[in-house]
Amino acid sequence: MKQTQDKNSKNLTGKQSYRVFETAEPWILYHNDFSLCSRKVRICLAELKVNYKPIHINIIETGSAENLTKEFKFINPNVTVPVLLHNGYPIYESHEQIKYLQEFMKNESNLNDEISYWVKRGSLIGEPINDLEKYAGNCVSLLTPPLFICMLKDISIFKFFSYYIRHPVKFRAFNFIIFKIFGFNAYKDKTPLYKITKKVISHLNNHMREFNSQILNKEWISNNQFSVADITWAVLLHRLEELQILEKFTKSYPAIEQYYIRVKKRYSFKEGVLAFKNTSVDKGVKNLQKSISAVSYLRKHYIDIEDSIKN
Ligand SMILES: N[C@@H](CCC(=O)N[C@@H](CS)C(=O)NCC(=O)O)C(=O)O
Repeated sequence: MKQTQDKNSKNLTGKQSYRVFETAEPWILYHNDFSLCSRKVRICLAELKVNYKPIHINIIETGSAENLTKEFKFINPNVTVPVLLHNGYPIYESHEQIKYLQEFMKNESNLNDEISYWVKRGSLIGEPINDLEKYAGNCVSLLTPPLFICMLKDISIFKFFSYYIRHPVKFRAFNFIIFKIFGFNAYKDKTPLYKITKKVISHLNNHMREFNSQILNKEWISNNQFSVADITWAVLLHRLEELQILEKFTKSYPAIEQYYIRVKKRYSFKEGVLAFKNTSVDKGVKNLQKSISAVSYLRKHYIDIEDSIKN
């Protein structure tokens, strides 16, 4: 074992100079079915027709925190998925993995400023609460808690205490405990989450309006060629669909509706997203659908979302 890296995990990004283990597999992806970053990398691998061995790692949202085991901490001390291994060498951070794959497969020729702009605009950058006007990814991340709440519903509260103790990023673990304890009560009138969502929707609406103009009369975001910008937006739209919010936007933005129909037909989206069905995710999405009609203040919250999009 040649793992001599600085175990101060904070700066683990890009390809490392050590192997995590000897392997004959050229490409291994540690991923999670639900994780947006994993979905992006899986689409990229499918686009580039890279054969890889997927290893699924559960995170708390999908039922248990396999990412906090000793074995996985050895693969990634930062405990996040995805992690891509090339001949056993780890590459950390999804954008670095995509960049590495594109360079390796000599697929960077179509990169241009327009693609970079839309990749950045669709990404989650820094703390989600900041720069909502700049990044649609930050907005979508702040809209995800109702789905988290549904997915965490059947997990025993005791698992969360051990999750908190073992998680290196306490703030992250604490958020999940809050969602578990408060459930949809976090969305009652005038709660902080309720207020944040109003702000988020107004920013996301601007992103979606401009995205709609960008793809008007076009097949894909730039030069009518499917690119990493399309990967970024495809997973965002898919997450909005899981959150039961996409439809509220597509009513106002028909180019997005048409674009998303094309995305769903794209082989890489089928292989990288739709093929990775997960019972916890499906259950969570169904549960959310039911809860929106059954829980009055959640229903009101969704009606408010729809109203702010229309205005
Ligand atoms: N910046 C990282 C973010 C990775 C990340 O936050 N992954 C989430 C899933 S989307 C995760 O592993 N969460 C597990 C946890 O924090 O316990 C990347 O782009 O790869």
